Amino acid sequence: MSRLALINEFLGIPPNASEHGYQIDAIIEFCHWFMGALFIGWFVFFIYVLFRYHRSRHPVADHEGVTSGISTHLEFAVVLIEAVLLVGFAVPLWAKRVNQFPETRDAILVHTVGQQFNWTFHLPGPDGTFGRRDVDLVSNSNPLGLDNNDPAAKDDIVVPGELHVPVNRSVIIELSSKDVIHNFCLPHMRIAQDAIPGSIIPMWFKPVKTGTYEVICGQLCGLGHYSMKGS
Ligand SMILES: [Cu+2]
Repeated sequence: MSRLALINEFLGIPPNASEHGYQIDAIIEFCHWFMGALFIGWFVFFIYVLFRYHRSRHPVADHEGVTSGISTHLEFAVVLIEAVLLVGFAVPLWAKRVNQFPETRDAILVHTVGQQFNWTFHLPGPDGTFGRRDVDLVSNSNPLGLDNNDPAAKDDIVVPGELHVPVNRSVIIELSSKDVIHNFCLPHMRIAQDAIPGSIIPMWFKPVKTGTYEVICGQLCGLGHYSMKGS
């Protein structure tokens, strides 16, 4: 087991199954080491202060306080490391995810729609063209309002709760919602994105390991939120 996998296990993060996931894991790992160092550092300092400034050694309070600038320097160093983490690592990684999409012709395109309380996936079928959808056609048996009179819709696949994609090929999801704000979250693929009614938001991932992985809703969206799961 690699070091990252070991740390994931320890933190309760499911194993990574996507191409970019190790980068996310590396940042999470670094943050935890950094927080661990801060925790131990402050704890040692706290214990030191308890003894160093004990009442028996300082019966009279000193109203001057600390005069050396060491604590200011220490705090500045912590702020600096956090700024480097955010600006140097987290923001560029995020920017890469949202700006550098794979070529559409090499990728699988899936329309994903959230609703209380499940996900529906719409795939274009062998013709590669999505059939027309119309809000007026939405019913219990036609959750996305697919227009069956449209020739492009004939071979379309609309499935609730279950998405099948090939391994080692990029998947582009175009995400939307029918009612409230949901969050399309694939923990094993290290991606999550809010699904906002009225917007179509693209996201992408590339699975590199075969298996059955959980799809969850990452946004508290109502009473049945807990059951808004798929695979
Ligand atoms: Cu939801």
